[in-house]
Amino acid sequence: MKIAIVGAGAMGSLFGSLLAEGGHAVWLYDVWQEHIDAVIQNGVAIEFGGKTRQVRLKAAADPLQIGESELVLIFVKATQTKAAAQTAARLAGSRGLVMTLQNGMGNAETIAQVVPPERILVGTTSHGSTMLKAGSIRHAGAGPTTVGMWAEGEKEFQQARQIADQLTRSGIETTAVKDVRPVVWDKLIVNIGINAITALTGIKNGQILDLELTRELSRAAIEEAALVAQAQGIRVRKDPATHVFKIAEATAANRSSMGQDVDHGRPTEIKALNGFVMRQADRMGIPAPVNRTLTALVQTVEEHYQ
Ligand code: KPL
Repeated sequence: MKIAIVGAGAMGSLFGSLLAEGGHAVWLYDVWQEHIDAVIQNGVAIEFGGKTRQVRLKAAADPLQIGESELVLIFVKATQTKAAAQTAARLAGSRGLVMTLQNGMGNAETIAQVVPPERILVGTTSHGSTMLKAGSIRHAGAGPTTVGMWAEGEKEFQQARQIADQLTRSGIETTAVKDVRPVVWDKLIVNIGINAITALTGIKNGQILDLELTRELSRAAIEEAALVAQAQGIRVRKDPATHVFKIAEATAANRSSMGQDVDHGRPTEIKALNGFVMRQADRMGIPAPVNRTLTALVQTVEEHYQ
């Protein structure tokens, strides 16, 4: 299958490399010229389990070089989804599928402004990846990936299954679901409990669990988000905080993506995470003071980057 990756940061480069190793014709697209040049010259260096391997694949800083693709994966930050969706729509042409595994809420809706919902795949992934330098990433952890079509229906579900099978055959263990919305909420709730707190305090994911007060803060943010989800008719797992704490433990040594953004003075995804919960809560008259406070603090940090 010809696959284009829009946004070849840590996660985009990881998925692109795994799919290339699975035998697909993969192109990475990014505006980061130094990274693209490094990939063209040497491929992507993936550090995993103490070993480094080199994966050869094509790369371009100009999407016109890539041409029409059967599957386009968007892996930019939620703040860049609008522009990435337009590029993806052009690459997908009139038949290709566009898939998002990005963090945050609102990505599928943004993509649906330029791609019909029956050609959009939405999902979540537990793989972790860190950018080491141009051309080089660390595969920080493997885990399940879940996808579903944005348009519901039996035909769409079968299509999602086909794509899930292709990903699984490339070593990305993937399950297809009929209704992907609760899956996206479930991941959002994980990010709500971990990302802003780690970004603001400089700690790693696992350190959220060290202090009862920090756990309380995380749980309060999670419970507000769960109430908002339920008010929108989304079925939330019984004890979301326990689930989030398990993920914090499983990714204990990781710095969350928002933590890495703040460390490097980059725009964060706060508006698509805690900010999204805050706005939805306001709209429905549900109090969400913890998510409001976390949003205000992260936005304040961002506003005053040196
Ligand atoms: O998705 C993540 C992120 O950092 O954005 C978690 C699951 C918190 C792992 O770091």
